[in-house]
Amino acid sequence: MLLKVKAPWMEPEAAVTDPAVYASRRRFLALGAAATAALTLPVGGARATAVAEDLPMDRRFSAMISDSPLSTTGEALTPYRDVTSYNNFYEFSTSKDDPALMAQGLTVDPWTVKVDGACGKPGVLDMESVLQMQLEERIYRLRCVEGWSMVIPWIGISLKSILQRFDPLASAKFVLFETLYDPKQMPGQRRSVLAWPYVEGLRLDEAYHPLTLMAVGVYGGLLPKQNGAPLRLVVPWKYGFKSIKSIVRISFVEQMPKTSWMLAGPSEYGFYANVNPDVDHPRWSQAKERRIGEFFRRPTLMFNGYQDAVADLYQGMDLDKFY
Ligand SMILES: Nc1nc2c(c(=O)[nH]1)N[C@H]1C(S)=C(S)[C@@H](COP(=O)(O)O)O[C@H]1N2
Ligand SMILES: [Mo]
Repeated sequence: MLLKVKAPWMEPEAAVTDPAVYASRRRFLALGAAATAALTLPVGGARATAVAEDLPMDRRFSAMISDSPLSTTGEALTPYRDVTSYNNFYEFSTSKDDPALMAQGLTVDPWTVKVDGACGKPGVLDMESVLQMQLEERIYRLRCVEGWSMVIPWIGISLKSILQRFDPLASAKFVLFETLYDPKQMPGQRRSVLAWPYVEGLRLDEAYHPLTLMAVGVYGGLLPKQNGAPLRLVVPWKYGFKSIKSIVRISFVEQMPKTSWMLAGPSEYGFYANVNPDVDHPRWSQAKERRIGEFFRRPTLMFNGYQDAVADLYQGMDLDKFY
């Protein structure tokens, strides 16, 4: 079923209504939506969407979100607190706990995403139309190249369904993504830690893979700014740095783009960056990882455990080689 979801920060009254009054109005709307959904969903089709209990009502989606068979199940979710307070977001800081505070100054509404390059219908992706698509909850493992991991219930939409709106040409072989560049709002950009803006990319068939998600939320609510609001990529079989945050540009290109991390460390970060326990980073092993919240390290899985779904994409590539 198609659900209309409206982000609270897009509603003008959010700015003028007293926050407490606004929150209670949202709560009322949320109950209404849940009741309607309960009446119309097929038996067995509904699953309680993970919602962080400490998430304010005005940050929650007000409707049920469809469940996806692509979700990882049977693994404990990383607590909302950890997902939103242990972050990598170098536009703000290179420390893990700074982004949760520093990113709060970022304006995410209005937000414009420019789509250009080798496509028949270049233009602008407007956030409201994304939020009105049939969003799904996807529970994915996230594995950072630094050796830690989380299990995160994202909310989003397949990247493919977004890209297709812009009619990619046959000549488009890769997709490039860019994060906002605005040193006034993103103080980390005043230092040349990376080549700003943060740029990432995917081969088009990777971008079209059903696991590849454009996320607008986590834990039943809108994306917190430190997690890349209002729109961030999630590519669960690749190291976390491919999952670029706060995207303002998507470009269809013919050549493999040079990403910020490739420019920063050509011998350390490749374009593909598929999770692979057998290929070590030059400065540390990738064989194991620490799941945030756990004490003992656990073995890292090939393609972060998504091997059955994605191995076909890399047929003919020597996976023992660093890419
Ligand atoms: N624009 C931007 N995107 C980014 C990063 C960043 O510094 N800037 N860090 C990446 C890295 S290294 C990781 S591990 C993930 C972390 O996502 P999370 O903070 O939502 O867990 O975001 C990725 N996306
Ligand atoms: Mo990372």
